[in-house]
Amino acid sequence: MQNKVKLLLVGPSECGKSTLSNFLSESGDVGGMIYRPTKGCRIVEFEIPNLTVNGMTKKVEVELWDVSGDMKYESCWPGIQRGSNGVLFVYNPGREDHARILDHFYTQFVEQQGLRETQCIVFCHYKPGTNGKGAKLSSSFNQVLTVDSQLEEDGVSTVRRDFNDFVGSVLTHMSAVVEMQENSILM
Ligand SMILES: Nc1nc2c(ncn2[C@@H]2O[C@H](COP(=O)(O)OP(=O)(O)OP(=O)(O)O)[C@@H](O)[C@H]2O)c(=O)[nH]1
Ligand SMILES: [Mg+2]
Repeated sequence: MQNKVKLLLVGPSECGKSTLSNFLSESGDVGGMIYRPTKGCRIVEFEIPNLTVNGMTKKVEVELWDVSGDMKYESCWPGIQRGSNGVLFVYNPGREDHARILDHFYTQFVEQQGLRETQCIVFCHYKPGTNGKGAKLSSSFNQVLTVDSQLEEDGVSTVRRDFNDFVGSVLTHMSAVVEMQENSILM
């Protein structure tokens, strides 16, 4: 089984993607930062030291591509998404307009690349002060796992666990694809 994944982190501007990637890679504080929009894309690399996948525990190398939510970088997306194994969507549940924006990302990053729903996850990210469940996601996301993410208080451990579980299911999918390809060569 492979031990390296390339994942994309996409969603509207200012919804918290860079904050989440800093948290997951343990590179920087989460709270109280001034907003610095990501320019184009930022690649964050880190390891999950002990991930158990299909009964086997191993070290996994993660390449997390933290993509700007600004559509002015759309022309860079084809290059960014090449060879990706999964997509993490992030949105702010307090923003009605975010459902429509996520649909655009879904079309570009999932449908056009031929990824499966199991290679996707949605983080409904509650920044401090976020109220309500404003955005109801479209039916494109019906089969996609959606989890709440809260980096303050007691949500922290859940976010890391959900992320690690997601990486595990992406790796499982990848090894199933490799197995299918090997079988078809043998036939
Ligand atoms: N305290 C706290 N601040 C957060 C959290 N999530 C986001 N923020 C703040 O919200 C602002 C925007 O967050 P970013 O992570 O930069 O947003 P982004 O999605 O990367 O935005 P773009 O790069 O422009 O697409 C920053 O000032 C963050 O510090 C959180 O969980 N806790
Ligand atoms: Mg950012």
